[in-house]
Amino acid sequence: MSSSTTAYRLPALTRDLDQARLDLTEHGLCRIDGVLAGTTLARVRDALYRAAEEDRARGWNTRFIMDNPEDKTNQRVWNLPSRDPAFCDLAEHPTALHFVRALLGWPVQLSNISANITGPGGGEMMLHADQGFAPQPWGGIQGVNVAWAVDDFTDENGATRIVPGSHKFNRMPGEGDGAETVPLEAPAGTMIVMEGRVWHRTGFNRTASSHRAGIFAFYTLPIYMPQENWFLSLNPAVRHYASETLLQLFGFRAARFGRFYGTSPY
Ligand SMILES: O=C(O)CCC(=O)C(=O)O
Ligand SMILES: [Fe+2]
Repeated sequence: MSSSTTAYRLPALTRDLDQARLDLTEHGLCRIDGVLAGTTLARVRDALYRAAEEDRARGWNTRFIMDNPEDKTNQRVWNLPSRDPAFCDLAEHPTALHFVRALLGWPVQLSNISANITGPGGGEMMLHADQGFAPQPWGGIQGVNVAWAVDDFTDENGATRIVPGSHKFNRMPGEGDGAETVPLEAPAGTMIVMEGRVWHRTGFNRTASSHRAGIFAFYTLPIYMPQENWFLSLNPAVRHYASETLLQLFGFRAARFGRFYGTSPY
């Protein structure tokens, strides 16, 4: 590592939402610890590993376009809101939406909420920024990723790695960019908010037998198509019982785009 990267310090874990908001401006990210704990964290973790196992058993574990094509260890678990209501609670978690609203305004579109589980001996992803769909140079923040550490995120087990200061570059990384990255270490239950311009990738899992599960909820301005086509993939029961907030996040309550004969479809 060069001395400049060695000198970089991640924003501290905090429970102070005002401090976290300052961290987002300075670092493009913040880390709120202890947002999930106890039985809530255990419930999310059990539901996630159960869904992952089921997907593997049924061959439903399709990969992500940004996954490293050579890596065979990483598992994505898609369409989480249809797998367990606990994931809907994460999608509309008030602390997550506090920051999403601060950075994007309201309403926003939930683009995707999926999990990424790294396994021993791999998991590394291609370096990217999440708002790569937007024309460059970027004039501002188009999306916000809320990452939930379901397991501890450590350097060793493949914690998400970021390029410090990259949220100020306003473009996607190119060839040769991002050789120096810093692991976003965080205890299980931490909520990491990362704005859409930060260059990052999944780390390499160097452990012998540990998995690292993270849930990534990505929200965008409501002018972009969602990554997940909720109208097709969402279990209808989720829509039927959805809160007003969830209806907005999934795009069923349409303010401007996605309307039906001029009215909101739901
Ligand atoms: O798995 C990770 O650590 C990062 C995942 C990610 O970058 C994404 O879902 O956009
Ligand atoms: Fe990403």
